[in-house]
Amino acid sequence: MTTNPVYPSELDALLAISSGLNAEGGNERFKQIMHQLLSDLCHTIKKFDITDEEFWVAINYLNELGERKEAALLAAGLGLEHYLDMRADEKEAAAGNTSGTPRTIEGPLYVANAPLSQDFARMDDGSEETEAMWLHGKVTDLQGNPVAGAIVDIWHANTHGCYSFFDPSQSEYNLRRRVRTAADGSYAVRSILPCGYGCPPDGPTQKLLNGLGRHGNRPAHIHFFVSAPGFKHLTTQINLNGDQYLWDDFAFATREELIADPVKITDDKLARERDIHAPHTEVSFSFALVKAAESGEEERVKRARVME
Ligand code: MBD
Ligand code: FE
Repeated sequence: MTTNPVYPSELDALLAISSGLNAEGGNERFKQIMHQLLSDLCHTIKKFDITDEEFWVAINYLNELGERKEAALLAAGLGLEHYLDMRADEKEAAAGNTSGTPRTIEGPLYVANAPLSQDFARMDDGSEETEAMWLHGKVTDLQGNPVAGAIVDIWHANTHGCYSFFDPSQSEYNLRRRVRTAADGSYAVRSILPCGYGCPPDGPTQKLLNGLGRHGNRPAHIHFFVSAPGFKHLTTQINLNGDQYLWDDFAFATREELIADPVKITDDKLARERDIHAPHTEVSFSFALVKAAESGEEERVKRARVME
């Protein structure tokens, strides 16, 4: 490559030309971002005197990540998805809006268009004989007024920490439901008590975490999208208190305000009313939604999702 005198060094010329800075077409913002990323990468290669062998291990790792479809899992594990939350929180705080149920990451395991029902749903297919969970609460506005007709989209893992669709041994939409809230803003589901998640032990995400001396576990949790016309979409999760990983989540999603205390129900009458007929665990959690200022805020962030 010939060096161009307008660039202070051969590397500067390489980075500028490879990022298309002097090319006609393409997207200006994309060029600037690629230029920064390539520059940071080259400086890292130089700083650590990265060997050719190390470089090709890293390139091959990208292929492994894609082959196993774990890029979004790694983004969660490296704290990058949580960093997006930190930035969204910071922007809201700067605008003076800090109220409502806090957000936390969506994670990589959502499947769109789960069965929708009114007021109540049973989420599990009955295939796992394990402790039932009665999960219920209300959707309100910031003044505590009920939000009727809100959609509470819920997904969680089974007792092995696995999610339907990604775990082909489970039935379609097992442990995934959408419930439309009642006139008093309430929702209720019957499901099974989930266990915490662990990254696939033979996958590229866990391989990288091993190199960092980190584990790939999440505490038992339940995911929610909560939406209603006129309100900001909420992406959040709750953690079940008492889990060993509660404050050691590899994906950094735990928040003080999002911890629910599971309550053991041994009252036969209550169990019968719920058609459970056995001791079970009750989890209550309510959501306070913030009014939307712009219509775009009512929708979840655009992202490639299964079945969407
Ligand atoms: C999960 O269940 C999850 O919620 C996240 C964020 C990452 C991996 C598995
Ligand atoms: Fe999850």
